[in-house]
Amino acid sequence: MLEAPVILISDLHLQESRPDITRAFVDFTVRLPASCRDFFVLGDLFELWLGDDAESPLAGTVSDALGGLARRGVNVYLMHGNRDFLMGAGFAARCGARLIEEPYALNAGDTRWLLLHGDVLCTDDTAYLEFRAMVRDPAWQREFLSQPLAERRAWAERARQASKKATAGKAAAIMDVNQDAVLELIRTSGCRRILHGHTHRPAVHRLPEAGPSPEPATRVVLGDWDSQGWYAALSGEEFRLENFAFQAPT
Ligand code: LP5
Ligand code: MN
Repeated sequence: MLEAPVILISDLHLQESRPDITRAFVDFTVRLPASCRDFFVLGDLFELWLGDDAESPLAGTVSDALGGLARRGVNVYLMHGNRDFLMGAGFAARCGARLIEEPYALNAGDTRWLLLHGDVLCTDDTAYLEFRAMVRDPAWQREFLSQPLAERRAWAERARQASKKATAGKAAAIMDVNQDAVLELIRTSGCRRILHGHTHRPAVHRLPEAGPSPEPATRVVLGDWDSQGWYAALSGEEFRLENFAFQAPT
């Protein structure tokens, strides 16, 4: 793995049925270079999170791995995604991590980055944004979390089915970021570098439309972990978007 003070990942979608990804994640944390001071998970660490009270071996494995980093002196940051927005302060504390709100402004040397999960930039996906507004409402979340776990699980299953059906009928462009939303964010935040996940379209985009000065604005998109892993490494002005094959199980 690259030596860098800041490492970022997203969209691992960890789930009991994919122990290969969980292994790759644990392995990644163990191999994180000693030079890494800040480790960011920009959402969708889990395929589904039904509340901090939903105990599982997977939750234990993840909190152990992140807790191990925290004990090494790494600052661990967790951001919500559209699957694990119910991750709470209790679970973050178990991981020795800080839950952060998006957009999160990060100073890497003299360079300012704006970190997001990425879903809010998909402004053409109005049906999704309505769903998001509902489930991000604190009153809705209190009510949802007060239901028994079996009921929460059933609602999540219905929502997953509805989402699968909805996404199958949506044009691919609708589920990508809206360029005007990106340019507006650059303008209002003053950050000329944006980094996010969610779309599963890993890439480095230069944005000359945002103006040439002092450097072209840039949008870095992390990839999801499925058949390979992805991370970004930031070091001063420099950044790299990297992918790697999962280690074969030993
Ligand atoms: O997740 P993915 O990749 O399939 O698609 C996302 C957007 N969908 C979602 C929804 C999640 O998958 C659902 C699971 C979250 C569970 C969390 C805890 C439990 C909450 C329970 C809520 C009742 O994030 C999808 C985007 C796509 O990314 C690309 O960006 O398009 O958005 C949608 O599909 C939203 C739909 O267009 C509209 C809303 C469907 C959900 C309605 C749920 C109501 C319950 C069912 C009642 C019969
Ligand atoms: Mn997502």
